[in-house]
Amino acid sequence: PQPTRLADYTPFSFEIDSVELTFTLHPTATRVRSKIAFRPNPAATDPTFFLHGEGLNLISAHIDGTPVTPRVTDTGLICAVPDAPFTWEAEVQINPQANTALEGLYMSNGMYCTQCEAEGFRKITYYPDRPDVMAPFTVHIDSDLPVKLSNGNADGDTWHDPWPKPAYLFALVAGDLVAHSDTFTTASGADVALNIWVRPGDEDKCAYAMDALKRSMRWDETEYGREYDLSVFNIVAVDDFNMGAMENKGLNIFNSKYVLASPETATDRDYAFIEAIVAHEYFHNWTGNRITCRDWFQLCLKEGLTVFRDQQFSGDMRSAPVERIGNVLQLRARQFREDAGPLAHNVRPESYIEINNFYTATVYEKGAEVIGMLRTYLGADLYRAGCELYFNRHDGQACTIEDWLACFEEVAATDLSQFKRWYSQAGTPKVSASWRRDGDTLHLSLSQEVPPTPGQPMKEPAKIPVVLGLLAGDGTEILPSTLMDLDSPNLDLVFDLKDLGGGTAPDHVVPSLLRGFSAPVVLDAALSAQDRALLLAHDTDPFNRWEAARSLLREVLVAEITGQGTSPEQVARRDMVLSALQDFCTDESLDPAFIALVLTFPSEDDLTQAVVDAGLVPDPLIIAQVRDGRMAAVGDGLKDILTRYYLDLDPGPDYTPDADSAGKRALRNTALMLLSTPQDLALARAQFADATNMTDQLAALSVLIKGDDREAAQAFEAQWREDRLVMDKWFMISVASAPASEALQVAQDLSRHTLFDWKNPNRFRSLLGGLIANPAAFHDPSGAGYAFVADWLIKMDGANPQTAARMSTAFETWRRYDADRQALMLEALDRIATAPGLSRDLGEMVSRMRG
Ligand code: B3K
Ligand code: ZN
Repeated sequence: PQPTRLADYTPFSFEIDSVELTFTLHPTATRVRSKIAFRPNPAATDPTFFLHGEGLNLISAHIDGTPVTPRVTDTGLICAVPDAPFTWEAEVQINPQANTALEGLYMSNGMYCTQCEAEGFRKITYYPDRPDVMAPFTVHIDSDLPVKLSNGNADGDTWHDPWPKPAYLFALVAGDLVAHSDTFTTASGADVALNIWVRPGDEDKCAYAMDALKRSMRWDETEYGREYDLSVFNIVAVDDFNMGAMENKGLNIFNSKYVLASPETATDRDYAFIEAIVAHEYFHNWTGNRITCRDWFQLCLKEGLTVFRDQQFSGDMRSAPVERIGNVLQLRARQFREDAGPLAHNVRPESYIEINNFYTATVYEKGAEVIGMLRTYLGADLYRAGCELYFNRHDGQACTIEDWLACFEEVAATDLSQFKRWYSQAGTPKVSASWRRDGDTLHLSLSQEVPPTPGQPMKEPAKIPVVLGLLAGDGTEILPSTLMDLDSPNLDLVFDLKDLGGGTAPDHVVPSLLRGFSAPVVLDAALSAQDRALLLAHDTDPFNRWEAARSLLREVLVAEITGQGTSPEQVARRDMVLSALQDFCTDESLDPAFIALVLTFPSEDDLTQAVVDAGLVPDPLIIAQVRDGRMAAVGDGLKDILTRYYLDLDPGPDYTPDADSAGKRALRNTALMLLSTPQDLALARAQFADATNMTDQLAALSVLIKGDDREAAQAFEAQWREDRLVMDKWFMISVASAPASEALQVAQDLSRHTLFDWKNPNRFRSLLGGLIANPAAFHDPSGAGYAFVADWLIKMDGANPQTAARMSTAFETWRRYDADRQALMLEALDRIATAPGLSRDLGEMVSRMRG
């Protein structure tokens, strides 16, 4: 297949004044009639009338009422048309029941629903399926089903959306659904009906999503001045869905996992995700819908910005530092990993074969970091003014990154051309920091290097905001957070310590660099362990306190993993880290959620990368063993304080999902994990038996599965068999938490379980994702883990290419491993590459990973 390139963009030959669609729903023979008013686009250069269409059975086509016979191909149709406004009418037949790819119109448990982004509308009818063609839609739905929904405002079974939109924001739902309803009054006094539509029986699990929606609507008014713009806002929960949720205009469609919650069935993490995703999709109403993307290369224009907005929202609703640390953990785990391997790409890619493969951590999460850096450089007020200009200037348009940046250049009277490199250079920049004392002067040098990535051997210096502070040896802050602009390969800074110390230069000074993780870079700073302990104890920046603990733990673990654990120096280092953690834990003023993060060990994947960064070859089994062993040792060393947390922090039987209670449960369950060993499961058994909420039950179950307690897993299964979302957790944890030596067998057994409905993306991701999340099992030296995943990817690819392609990133790290594992991973990739009928989606992923 030929790649699509950013450089080849041309506007569509026609503009659309209106679209009218009539659906006659039938499981295997749905009829779609379209009536579209086209008008030549004066800005177009090529007059060809090409409409996208895939897998459609064309029944009839008319232009201005006269039958026409277009030339139909696999990807669309071409027709001779007048060089003047005209009306196109077509009727097609499609088969929603046979649609296992879950793109276009499909069925899920008897309900009709759609997913059009990025290019699914072409599976519904012939249309210029590209985001820069925007039009108002009117939709009629003919079906016996009781609930029929589409975009916009309703008049009986007809929906009218007055806001011009691209086809990817079209949605239709029909089914036997019930609503959890509420209302919202906008800042300017307009009433909006709010509905969350679910299957009967689930209506009591919608309250939290509704609450999150109302808070999102208010927040967007106060923080961005954005109001909702229709008289109804509908959310629908669907069990079969390829991703988290979709921001269709006025009709958001959600994976039921990100809507439904009750204390018994959802964890605190689930609640936090529901809040963030409801907000994210709602915020798209302005950043994505009212202003959309000119082409799919501009995806980060809506996604990076909307992720940034949902992160700001969660930070305001919960603890901002805890949210920031969580976001950085995700960024490092997913985006840094992507950026360091064969799939590295720009925040704004320049070519793709299948656009669905570019809904990545780089476009989303790094895209959000880029917005955050822009705000750091400009400050809150100019950032807000630039957004205001963007909304006013571009409302109703399909835009580019250039349009976005121009607004900030204008309000701030600044030149962002170097900043723009964040969009066009892949790879995680490495920032090195060193310093030296010269009497009362501190010389601090920063330097940067952007590593080569596939297709980009040479890079220009990035513009990197480095927020830094200075602490004296007694822990007092002598320089508060200050923004430094690292915009060249090197930056030398000079500080007068006497001045900063109020007349006396402190004996010892410790820099606190990259506060709040002010840029998505890898920081290499020559901080001694003592200095990091000082930051952990005293830094005013919570992010860097956490970062200090994390890097101390990582260092201890890497030493042990690489066989240096028994040297006297390392033994002393471990004692020192333990006592630093001990001291930290005695600070009564700290937020439990924050302590939980400090006490959480780096993941096996994080440690694998750390071993690679140290120039060594990782052994997944050793990494898992060392990590478990060290967790038990830290648990033992901190036994008193952990036991006290465990006993004191029980938030009681009345579950509430707020951040404070969730933080207490998080710390309590972190304590449980550190205090438990396979030899001592008593605490976990008691918690499992007594738990009244899913957070505590699942945390206990994870410990028990790790301790190879099969009875607990069976009891859980018996209790929750009827609940799909809870069973997804069970499939996942049964494999992810299983001892490495058992996990593969467990996965194989579970793939034959009667409840392993593999075509359901959530269930598939639970089982496969569970194995991938257990690196010691996935990377079993026999290659059986790779083969298992490859077999399932090939099978899934036949039904649902998007879901298969996403999961295939399990192999993106093959270059990290030893020659034997590399060969086995490549063998698995080659087997996928040569599978008969391989999709464009999975084919592109495999060929990029293969390099
Ligand atoms: N915009 C959708 C993602 C669509 C993915 C298509 N493969 C959800 C979101 O980012 O809000
Ligand atoms: Zn989004």
